[in-house]
Amino acid sequence: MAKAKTILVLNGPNLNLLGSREPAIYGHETLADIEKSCRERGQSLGLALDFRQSNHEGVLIDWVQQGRGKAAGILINPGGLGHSSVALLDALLASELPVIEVHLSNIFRREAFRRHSFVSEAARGVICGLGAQGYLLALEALADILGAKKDA
Ligand code: CA2
Repeated sequence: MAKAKTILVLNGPNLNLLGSREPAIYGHETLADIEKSCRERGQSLGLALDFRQSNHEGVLIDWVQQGRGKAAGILINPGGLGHSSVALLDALLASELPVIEVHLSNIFRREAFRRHSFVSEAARGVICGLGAQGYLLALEALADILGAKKDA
């Protein structure tokens, strides 16, 4: 049987706080809950997941660089770094991997500074405002892009 393709799922700063504060914006699910649903969906899509979170820009950039050659695609919720980090954008562009950007909240219904994301320039698609479901939809999109085997 062919080895499952791996999706690098990256979560940026403060996403480790999910479920503990600001549920009106980010929902009640913790990052561990999101990881569990992603693993279940990944399994039915024939995708392996490397699921990570860091509060540090450089660590996220290192992971993107290491993903080249190992991962088949990247799902990233860059958190606040989406709005500020050219360096993360450069790393994603250099990876030459298909990237889907996800935000839990609808960044277009919030403060004006959240409406621009540097990361979007490296993304095949951007999903926002659908909460944790956005991660699952992004995995579906990556499975389609990669032609991965689906259960159903
Ligand atoms: O909606 C998203 O997923 C965001 O990427 C979340 C970022 C925010 O800066 C982006 O504009 C949109 C913030 C993550 C912070 O998460 C928290 C969770 C609970 C309590 C406090 C922060």
